[in-house]
Amino acid sequence: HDARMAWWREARVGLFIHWGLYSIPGGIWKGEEIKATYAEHLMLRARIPVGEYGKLAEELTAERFDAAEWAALAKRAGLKYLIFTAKHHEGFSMYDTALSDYKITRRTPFGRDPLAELAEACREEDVKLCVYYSHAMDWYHPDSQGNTWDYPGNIGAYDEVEDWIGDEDKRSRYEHYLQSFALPQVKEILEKYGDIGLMWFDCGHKLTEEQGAAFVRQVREVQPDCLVNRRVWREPFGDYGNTSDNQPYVRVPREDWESINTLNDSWGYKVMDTNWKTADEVLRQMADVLSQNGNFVINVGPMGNGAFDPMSIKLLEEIGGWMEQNG
Ligand code: FUL
Repeated sequence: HDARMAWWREARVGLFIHWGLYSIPGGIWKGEEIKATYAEHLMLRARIPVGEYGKLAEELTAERFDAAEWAALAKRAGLKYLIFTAKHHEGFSMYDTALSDYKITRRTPFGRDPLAELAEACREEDVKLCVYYSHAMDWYHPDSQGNTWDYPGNIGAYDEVEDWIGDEDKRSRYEHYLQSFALPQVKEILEKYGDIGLMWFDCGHKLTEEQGAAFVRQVREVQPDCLVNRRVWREPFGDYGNTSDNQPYVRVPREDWESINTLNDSWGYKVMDTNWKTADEVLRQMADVLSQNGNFVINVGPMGNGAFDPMSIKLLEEIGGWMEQNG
């Protein structure tokens, strides 16, 4: 465990990047702002059918996407690892998967594989490539969790309490999603893109312990040095602990832990979210976390066109400037 943790303990700070189909509408659906803090939850909050939501892919031209620029910006900001959303809850694969056609390389005019390009760019900049993968929830897959408007028999999202384990239909279909899709995608990512620093899983709390353990095993089997975060299941799973979202002043009582923070309120790009922190605020939060042995991760949500919004760039550069001066 200590050997595996070494790079991460040394890295201390990272960059989270939330980029997916949700980045195109940026929290606005049919002319109205969705009533949700997180723009990447658009599909769930507006209960958009998969057929309709999937059409967003046709708008993903991403003419300003430049992996080298993303990695260079992480570097300039002093951030040592970069976590990219290979598949968020919306279920759209932002990499060239062999397991589904619902993917960036097939459904979008952009047609390229950002994960492959990022792997290369991160190597160049000596930034550690890490992957966010929504294993528990997938609002596109008919047997997963969260989408109960297209698939009324599915397990609900987040904390909707229900006994899905006692429901044989839900249980077996969910198990099928995990075994035939989520676990193979994890395997594929780890086999295809070189060394991955960590697999950042999310919202695993509704899984059974055995299902959570299966993801840890799958990672270990392909890349024994790759870290797994706690959200793969519950405490005390994973190589390190996670805070809740945007909780910079809450400490996790574990030796290794990580605090994740957006620069505004949403993780995915959100047009109406102008609640930006100042660089000074972010740096204070960072200092607070680092001084208690936590790692600090800053999030940006690039726009649908692939560029970071100007405010995120400005903040990252201010943060990087301070880090350079103060070590
Ligand atoms: C949460 C997710 O539901 C959010 O969309 C975001 O990815 C955040 C980092 O984790 O739980």
